[in-house]
Amino acid sequence: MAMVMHSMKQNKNVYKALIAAEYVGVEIKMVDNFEMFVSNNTPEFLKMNPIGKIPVLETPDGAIFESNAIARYVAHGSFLLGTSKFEYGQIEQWIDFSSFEIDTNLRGWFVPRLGYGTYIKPVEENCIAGVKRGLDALNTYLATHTFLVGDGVTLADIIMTCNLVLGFKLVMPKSFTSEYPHVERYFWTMVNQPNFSKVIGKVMQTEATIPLASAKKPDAKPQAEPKTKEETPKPTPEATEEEAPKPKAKNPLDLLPPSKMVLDDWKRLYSNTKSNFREVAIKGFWDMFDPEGYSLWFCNYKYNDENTVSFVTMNKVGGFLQRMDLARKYAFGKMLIIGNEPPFKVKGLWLFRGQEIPKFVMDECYDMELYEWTKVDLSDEAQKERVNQMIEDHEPFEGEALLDAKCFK
Ligand SMILES: N[C@@H](CCC(=O)N[C@@H](CS)C(=O)NCC(=O)O)C(=O)O
Repeated sequence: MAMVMHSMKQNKNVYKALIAAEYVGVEIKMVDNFEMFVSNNTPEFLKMNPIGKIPVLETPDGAIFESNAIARYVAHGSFLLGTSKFEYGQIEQWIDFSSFEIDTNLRGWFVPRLGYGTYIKPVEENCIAGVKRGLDALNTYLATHTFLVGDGVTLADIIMTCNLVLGFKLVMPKSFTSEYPHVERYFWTMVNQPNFSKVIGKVMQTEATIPLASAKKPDAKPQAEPKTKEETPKPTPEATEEEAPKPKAKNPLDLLPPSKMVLDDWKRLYSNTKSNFREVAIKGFWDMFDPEGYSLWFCNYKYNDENTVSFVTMNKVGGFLQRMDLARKYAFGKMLIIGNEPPFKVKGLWLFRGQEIPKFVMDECYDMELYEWTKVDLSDEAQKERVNQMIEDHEPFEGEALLDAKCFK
C-alpha cells in the first residue's frame, strides 16, 4: 500500500517529505479532494492528528504527524540521514537550527503580514533580527561547505531549503539576501536540484517585502465546525502556495532586429566538433558571429580569494550555470576554473543577444553581481585570441592549468 499524504500538495511542510521521497524512491500519494479546514476537521483526521493540522502521513502501520517527523520517517534507513552516527547528529543539528532559528523567525515575520494573527511592530523587529542572526551564522558555515552535512544532499538540506522558500518568496528580496551570498548560492543551488524542482516548481524571489495586509483575514485556526463552504475560512497563502498564472510578457530581446547568427547552429557546431577544434569550431564561430546582433563579454569572479576548496568552487560555478537557464535562448558561455592550487580563479566568456548584458539576466541571476564584466573589444586581436582560448579550453590558460571548464549552451 502506497503511503498517503493528507494535505494539499503546495505547502512547504509537505515538500519536505515529498522531496525526501524523490531521493529515496518511495511513493507517496496525495489524498484525493483534500479541502483545508474541512478535511482536517473531520473525526477521521483528528484521530490521525488531534491538533487538526496538516500534513499527516498515513502509513501501513498508522499515521504520523509533524512535518519533520514525517520527513524523517520517509528518509529512515537511507543516506538522507547520514552514513555515520556523527553525520546523523549533524543532520539533526541542522534540522533543529532550520526549524527554531530560521523557520520560527521567518514565520513570525510573514504570517502577521499576510493578515493572520496580530501585527506588532516590535515583535516583527525581533523576528527579523532573529532571521538575520540565523542567516549570518548559516552564511559563515556555507562559505566553506556546499551542503550542510557531508558531500551531498541530506535531510538537513531538504528541511532547511523548504523552510527558506517562503522567506525568499514573501519577505526577503534580493536587497535583503545579498548580505548572505553563500546562503543565496546554497538556496538557488538546492531549489534547482531536479528532485527539489520536481516538487517545489520554479521559485521566484519577491521584489519587495510583502506589505501589511490591509484587511484583517480570519485567524488561521481551525474552525470548530464550518457549516457551509462559504463560511469556511480560506487557507492561508502559507498553507497553500498556489499562485495565479501571470500573463507572459514578451522578452525585449525577441524584439531586436533579426540577426544572421543562429545561436543554436553555433551551439550545435560547438558540441559536434570533436577534432580540429581551431580549424572547425573556432573558425566557424567567427564566420557565424554577428557583432550587431550579439556581444561578447569577459567575466572575472570578484572574490577569488574565497575559492579555497576545489569542489565548492566547481559547485558554485555549476550553480551559476543552472541559474542561467532562463537565458538559454539568448546566451552561450564558457566558465574556466583556473589553477592547480587554491585559491582558484574563475573567469568566463559569454555571448549575449544584443549589445548589452540582458537586463532580465542581471535582475534575476544574482551571480552576475559576483563577477566583473568587460565587453570584448573586437578590434583587439589579443582579446579575440583570448576568446578563442576560452572557447577551446586552451591549456595552459594565461600560464596556468585548468581545474575545470564548464560550458553553458
Ligand atoms: N509543526 C507543524 C506545523 C503544521 C502547521 O502549522 N500546519 C498549518 C498549515 S501550514 C495548519 O494545518 N494550520 C491549520 C490550523 O492551524 O488549524 C508541522 O511542521 O507539521
